[in-house]
Amino acid sequence: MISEKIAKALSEQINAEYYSAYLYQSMSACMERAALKGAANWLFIQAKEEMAHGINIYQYILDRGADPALSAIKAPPASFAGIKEIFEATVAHEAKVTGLLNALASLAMKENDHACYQFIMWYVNEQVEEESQASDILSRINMIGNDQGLLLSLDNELAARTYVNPFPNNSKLSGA
Ligand code: OFO
Repeated sequence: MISEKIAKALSEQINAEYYSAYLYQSMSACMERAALKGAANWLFIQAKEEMAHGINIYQYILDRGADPALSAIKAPPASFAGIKEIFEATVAHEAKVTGLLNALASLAMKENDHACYQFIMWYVNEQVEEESQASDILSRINMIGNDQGLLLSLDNELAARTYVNPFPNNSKLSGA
């Protein structure tokens, strides 16, 4: 059984993960409209991963004998100025989520819940990769500037991303 404090904090993290999914879906739609199908693909897969992150926490709360408290998900921005602004916002958003997860890990340690700490550390480590991938893409965009040819070649690379279920052992996510 997890403490009430931890159950509440984990439920808040579900909300943050689902909001991330909303945010990336909105960004993906914006890239579809701009005919940058590769960027749209990359962001949509990111959204799917964020949904999986949230569902995995949902399952964890249940596995630990508590109830996930699902709350309203804030609407994401409906439009973005362009690919540069989207990846700037992505880098900033991922840094914010890393802060939330670090706070959760600290809470788990404070509550002496080592199992929860281990659980959250998967997410903390995942953030290192997520921040780095988004920063790399942003650096490429900044180098490309106004060169449409180079932008299309980046877009082709982003089109190659495929979805991999991050939690193959979670029965709620198998086949997802
Ligand atoms: Fe859930 O991984 Fe990024 O935010």
